[in-house]
Amino acid sequence: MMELTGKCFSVLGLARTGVAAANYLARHGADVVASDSKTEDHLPLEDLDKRVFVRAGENFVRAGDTVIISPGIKPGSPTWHLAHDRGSEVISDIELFYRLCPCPIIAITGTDGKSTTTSLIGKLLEAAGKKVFVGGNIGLGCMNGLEELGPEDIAVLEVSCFQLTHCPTFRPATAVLTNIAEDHVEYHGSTAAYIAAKQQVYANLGPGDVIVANGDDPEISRWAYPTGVTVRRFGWREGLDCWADRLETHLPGGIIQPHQGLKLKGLHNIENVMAAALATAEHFPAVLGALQSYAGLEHRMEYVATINGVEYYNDTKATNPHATTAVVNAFRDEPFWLLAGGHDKGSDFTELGALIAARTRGALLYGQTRTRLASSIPAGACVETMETLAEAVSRAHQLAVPGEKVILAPACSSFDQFTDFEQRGRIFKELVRALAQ
Ligand code: UMA
Repeated sequence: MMELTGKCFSVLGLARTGVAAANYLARHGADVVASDSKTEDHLPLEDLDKRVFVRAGENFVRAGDTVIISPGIKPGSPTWHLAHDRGSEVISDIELFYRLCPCPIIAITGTDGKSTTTSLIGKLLEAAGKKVFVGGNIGLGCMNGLEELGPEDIAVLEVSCFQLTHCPTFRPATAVLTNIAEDHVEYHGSTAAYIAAKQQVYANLGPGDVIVANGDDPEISRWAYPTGVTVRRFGWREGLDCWADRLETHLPGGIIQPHQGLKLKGLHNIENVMAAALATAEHFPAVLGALQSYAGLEHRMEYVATINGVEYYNDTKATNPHATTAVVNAFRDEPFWLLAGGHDKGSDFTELGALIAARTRGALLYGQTRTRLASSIPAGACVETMETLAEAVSRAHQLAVPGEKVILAPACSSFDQFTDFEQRGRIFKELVRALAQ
């Protein structure tokens, strides 16, 4: 394990990642300077350990330091160059966590389903009597959980492509690959760079380690894994280690699970269930009850309220067209209005546009992408554009009739009008609840 006393670190970014990392390092005797381009009054300085030396209003790296870089700092940006030019090495908090962690790590990555799968794996392991830390891209800086862990425990980390970009030696005991679709091209510069970042989750695996992979995903199916790694595949075909058809899921150990027995709704969630089941296969049958009772996370297919006979759902976590496609497919047999739009990260909406025309009652589009999204939907479909989410909610309230649903699944990031997807979800829920008054 890495020794920290007297070691020098420069932490870049003082949001969730940077604060948790800087505090941990300072508590363990390291010499830490942490900086952020934001000015002092916009930083959570009260949450920082007093031993951390802070530079606000500019990014700073001490020459020769190990740099802990926040995932929000884009490759090729001036701050990224500063880190690579001045640091002795540049690593993410996930890499730092790995170097210090006393217990096995299960790492979950992919384009969609990461958070549900991560959270479900955590619940399953708890049901099997394990002490578990669940963190990472799911919203909790991983360094917050490290001190609590001992050799018998398990760390379950959602890891993003942003974090994996700086994970040179990261070796989880189990790597879970949910699926791959186009996303974050704006950040990485190309789909190839995005895929290369995702592949880093298994690059250092070896004998004794496990990969749980989506056996139907065309991109993942092309990947070659390190020699000696155990690969378990899930999907919609008999013969895979865990497989499902429209009626039931065939879990490890020959147990058959009717889908109706699961609280998680939607076919894409069956894939998350299969991934979680394979990642925890050693703990069957102890985990089965938890698999059935798990009801999902806030912001993913979250039921909000029924107003005048219309059900409202919040899936603000659908931040790309692929995730929204999964939501549209999950509700495909039911009449619903889709609320979508937001920050333009250059995604291609062509396939989603055709699906919206075929499967929804109509689309109410808001935010920066509204015009581009609208033009991807074939003529004849009911499409309206407006500036804000609030206007879209109010228009949905006018249009939807009893028995229909209204679903927020934006297919875009939130940054044009909100601080993040979570704030967008919370505001959506407030707007919906206000309709009842
Ligand atoms: N900053 C600088 N200089 C720069 C650029 C940014 O100082 O040049 C500063 C910003 O002012 C800010 C900080 O760096 O204070 C940026 O921090 P961050 O964006 O990395 O935010 P965190 O709160 O640390 O959140 C990160 C993840 N954010 C991103 O990947 C953008 C969170 O994932 C994650 O939950 C959290 O760490 C804990 O691990 C969010 C996300 O959107 C939810 N992830 C993407 C996704 O899921 O699609 C990958």
